[in-house]
Formats: sequence, C-alpha cells, structure tokens
Amino acid sequence: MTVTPRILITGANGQIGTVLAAALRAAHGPAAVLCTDIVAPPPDLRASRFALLDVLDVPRLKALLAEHQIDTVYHLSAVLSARGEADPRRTWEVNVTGLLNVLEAAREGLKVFFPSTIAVFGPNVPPDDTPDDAVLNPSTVYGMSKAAGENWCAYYHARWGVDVRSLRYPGVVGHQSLPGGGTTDYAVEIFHQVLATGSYECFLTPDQLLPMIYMDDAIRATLEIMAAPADSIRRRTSYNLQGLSFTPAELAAEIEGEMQRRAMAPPEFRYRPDFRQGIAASWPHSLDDHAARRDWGWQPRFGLRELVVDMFDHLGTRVTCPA
Ligand code: AKB
Repeated sequence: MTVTPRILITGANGQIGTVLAAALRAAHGPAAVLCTDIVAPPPDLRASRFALLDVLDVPRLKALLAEHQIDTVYHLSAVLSARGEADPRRTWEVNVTGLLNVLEAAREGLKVFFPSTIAVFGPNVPPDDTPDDAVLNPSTVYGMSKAAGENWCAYYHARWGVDVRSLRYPGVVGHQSLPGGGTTDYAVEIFHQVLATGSYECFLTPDQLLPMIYMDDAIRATLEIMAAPADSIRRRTSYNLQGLSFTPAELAAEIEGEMQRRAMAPPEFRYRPDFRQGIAASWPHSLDDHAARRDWGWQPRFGLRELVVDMFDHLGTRVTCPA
C-alpha cells in the first residue's frame, strides 16, 4: 500500500516551486501539498493550499509542520546568485540559517529535499564535465551558502540520520514560470522578450557556455531522487545534474530558426554583458552527472532543439514580458 506523503514546500511561489507544487499535486492529490512562501501567491495560484512562512521564523515553521502533520519538506526558498550579491549577509541568513531551521526540524523524522546549484563551483575546477567532487571555491555568496548547505545536509544525515537529498541544478528553463535574481535567467527571458518585442538584449556574452536543464527534466529529476530507495542515495551532499549546455548565441540561433519555421518575423539579438557575466564565467560549462545516473537512474530527455520547440509550443505568441 502506498502512503500519501504530507508535503510542505518553502519558496513555493518561485520559478521551480510553482511547477514542482503542481507536479506534486498531480502525483499525490491537492490535499497532500501545502505551499508556503514569504509573500502571498499570485492570483492564478491562489486556489492551492497556501500559508505564509518566513523560513527564519522557527516557531511558525514548527507550528505549520505540526498542524499539517508534514512528513516531507521541499526547501526551495533561497536568494539566487545575482540578487544575492546585493545583500550578502541577508543571502547567507536566508540560505543557510533557513536550511538549518528546516534540518533541525527534520531531526523529528522529516524527509527533506534541498536544491543546490552549479554555483557551488568556482573558476578553479575543470570546466567541462566538472566532477561531483571537484573542489568547491564559489565566487558568489549564493554559491558559498549552497556549498555550506550541502555540507550541513551531509552532516545532519551522518549525525542524526536525516533523509535529506539534494541536486545541483543547472540553469532551469521553462515556459510555466519566470525566474528571478539568477544569472541563468537570460535563457527564459529571451523567449518572453522576443515574443513581446521581437528583440532581446542579453546580459551575458554570446559565447558563455553554461549547463542548463529543461523544467520538465528538472522536475522529473526532483521527483525521481525523492522516490529512490534511501540506500541508493550514496551522496548526501548533492548530486551533479546535467541536462544540456549551450551559449546565448546557440540559443538565439535555435530560436531564430524556430521562428523562421513558424513564419514569424526574424528576431534581433544584442549583447551587453553586465556584472552577471563575471558570475557566469566562474561556473562550469557542463557537469559530470554519472553518479546520479548510476545511483537513481537519471537520464535527461530535452536537448536544445526539443527545449526551443516546446517553449514555443507553450508560449505561442503570448505577450508576457518579465519586469
Ligand atoms: C542562478 O542563476 O543563480 C540559478 C542557479 C544556476 O542556481 N539559476
């Protein structure tokens, strides 16, 4: 008999949270999922079960866990790489203390998912097929906080047996939601801007190769690692997760080709790198994710062509220009 989990998601209004929440509701039923965030959800998401939660508010966190008899937490709330640089101490507090609050509560028997990131790596690792155990010398406070978080996860697992599982997400691209505050955000913005205005000015250089993943693959990976038997999870820091890698110029070319196939007016692309280029340049080009493939069967499905076609299939000519 399968037991329905009782799930709490922190940071549920974010790019991944909104899509993960829908996937978890589809898998386990709407009653199984409690979404939380520091601000109220946008109107189109108000139908789902929701509670306000600041992850730094321990009494509130504990009360929600108890009141809803939660057994699984997807701890998504975090300040990302670009936004994190504006207030490093606040980023550390939200990302590290917030995680510690969840891990401490998890000693009572909760299962936890913790999203890590390619930002844990700095410029001194092999950039291609970066191994899981490459040295972690991150260049941003976001990367520092996630590297520390990975070690806290392994520590809580080793010391108190907390079943915490983690993935190092690359940049996530999806049609369902908009990113906010990241360095890889350009790869989603480009679609919305091109559909809204016919042009896009990218804040990275055209040749900046980065690891990315399509949202559908990222969500499937998250569900798969959480469903895997506990003894198959051999890394309790975090697993590298590779979907595909591309540069802004390669994405732009694929978008242009797809627009031509759809008889749309040719788009215009410009490049004006800002401080985010320095962050991107410190990250790997691609990750070696053989441990994820070996331990719980990870297999990406979306390449660049499939990603671009699916984005256009879903966004069509909708005009939703991000702020
Ligand atoms: C960011 O750009 O900060 C995130 C990430 C790669 O973790 N998308």
